[in-house]
Amino acid sequence: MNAMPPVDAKTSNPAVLAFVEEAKALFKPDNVRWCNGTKWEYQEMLKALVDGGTAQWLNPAKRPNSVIVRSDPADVARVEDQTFICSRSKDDAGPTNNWADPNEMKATLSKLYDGAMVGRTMYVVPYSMGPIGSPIAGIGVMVTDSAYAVANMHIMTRVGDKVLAALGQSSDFVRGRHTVGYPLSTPATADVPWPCNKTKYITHFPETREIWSYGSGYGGNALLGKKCHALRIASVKARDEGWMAEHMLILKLTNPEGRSKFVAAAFPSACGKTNLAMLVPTIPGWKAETVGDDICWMKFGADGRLYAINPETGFFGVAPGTSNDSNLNAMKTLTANIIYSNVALTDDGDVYWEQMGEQPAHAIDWMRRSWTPASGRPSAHPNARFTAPAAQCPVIAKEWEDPAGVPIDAILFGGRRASVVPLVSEALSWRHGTFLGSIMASEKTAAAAGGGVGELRRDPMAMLPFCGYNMGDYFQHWIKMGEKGGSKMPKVFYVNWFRKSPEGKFLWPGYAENSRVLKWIFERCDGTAQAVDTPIGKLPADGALDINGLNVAPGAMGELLKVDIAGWKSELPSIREHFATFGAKLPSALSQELADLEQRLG
Ligand code: GTP
Ligand code: SPV
Ligand code: MN
Repeated sequence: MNAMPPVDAKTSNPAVLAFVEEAKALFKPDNVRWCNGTKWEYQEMLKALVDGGTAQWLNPAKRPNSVIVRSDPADVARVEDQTFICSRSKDDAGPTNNWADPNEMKATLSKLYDGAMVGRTMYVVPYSMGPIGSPIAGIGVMVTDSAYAVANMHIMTRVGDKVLAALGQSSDFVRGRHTVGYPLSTPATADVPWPCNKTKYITHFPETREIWSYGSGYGGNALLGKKCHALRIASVKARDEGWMAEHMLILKLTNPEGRSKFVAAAFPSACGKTNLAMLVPTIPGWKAETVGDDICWMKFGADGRLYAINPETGFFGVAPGTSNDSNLNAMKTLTANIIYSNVALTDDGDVYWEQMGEQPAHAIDWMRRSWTPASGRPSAHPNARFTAPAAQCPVIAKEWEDPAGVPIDAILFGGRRASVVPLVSEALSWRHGTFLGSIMASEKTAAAAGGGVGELRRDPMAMLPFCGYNMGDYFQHWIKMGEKGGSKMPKVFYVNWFRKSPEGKFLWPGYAENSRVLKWIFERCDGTAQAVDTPIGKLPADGALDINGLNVAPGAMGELLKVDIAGWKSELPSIREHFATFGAKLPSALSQELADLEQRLG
């Protein structure tokens, strides 16, 4: 297509222009606006959201330049049931993804997309995941009719002209189409505070690196740079090109001698990544700093080690549970320039959510209803979120935007497990670590719509909702990466902060105290801390875990570090069943690991 560059387009890239022209013809917006990524543009988006009733300014004396947004109660989280991987072959989507034929899905969506932006502006958002010019980074161009999505993309990614300049004439970018699916048809339909559609589709075309999203304006459904691009599409690209795109935080840990190591950790949604990424160690002399809190892209460096970048520039973090006690650095990050979604509004124009601190006597809840502590319901939605610039985090590591990335020393897996899985164990090898990741299970959280919170499900590498291809092939990719990296691969650990007593109380204090586990991990990487071999991996030897000054219930440490042979044996059938779902795609290395585990358990 030989489209004339629109007047305000800052590119002559024919692939970008053709993409935008096609989108324009399909969506039929009243206007097209190319986003330049400036702070003025960000302020304009906020103003548009406030003027349109989507957002409200918070009290500037309490939270300067910050807004509260309340979504439609039917649009509050990722919709996993409506998320599709549309590879040409169903087998490439695998047993853990919803699949649809790409042509059929595009036909379905083209009908829904036809005229979906009538009466609205189509924003064109060029964005980079990762520092512009980094060999690990990737570029996307997203069109959307949501000013909320644009404002969030400003915080979460690098947006604007500089991205188009970096892209040049290349056609190597992810094409993202997003609409809330609420056209303002003529005669003018009144807009609503949170336009969306009952029908929702979050679809991915991995072979052509496209994302087509319809009907939702919230979180990972609408901020296409995040889960859709940086995980589902990027995981496919990573497999094709020999790198890794993972649902992991990145943390810099410095010991009292001033030596640093970098740790990446994969925990499922709402299972503690943001908290661990910002923790304040309780053990004297240790320091933790944040590189990223959700997504990690890793490539081999010239020295054969894995180097990681945080592809994002912001935190889209879970608000409930965040407090000065649980995550002081997050609270300090949240003082200004924040978008708060689905939290409560206090009478003095500040925000509130469960466990934030002192309860207000009265507030307006996330559904804009009057709320008091006696209401008997939470004031914030359990998946209420803050969107915060990473640069505002008081412990952001100086390396966080290093285009070369940071060398990863250890990879942690973990989930919510009330029993069986101990506080920490070290994998016997990369292959055993891959096995531990592949059998990870966790209790479901409110980060995904559709209920079932608390139900245990297998969530391999915390990627169940985010792997853009056959999970069996993904396991094989992990094995292959290990073969390539050999002894230079990070050590793998399995942690569990969520073990409970028979009375249902957490046995481990968690949060800042997780630094004790990190210390053991650091010293295992150095080869100084002691471990004992057990059938499930290496556990801290007696006294190797620093619990100096720690206040835990008597007997709790024994329970937390117990090797529950009977519990693991009773898990074997469900692991076998889980593995069976991958059929011939299950790497033989993993069936071998399962056989080895069975044998070690006796
Ligand atoms: P996503 O952004 O959805 O990917 O989530 P996340 O993994 O970043 O989760 P986050 O750190 O926001 O934690 C979510 C929930 O886990 C909150 O309710 C926390 O209170 C709780 N949590 C985090 N760390 C710990 C811990 O060490 N112990 C316990 N018991 N709860 C924790
Ligand atoms: C998650 O659910 O893992 C998130 C939030 O990080 S969202 O961006 O909505 O996916
Ligand atoms: Mn996440």
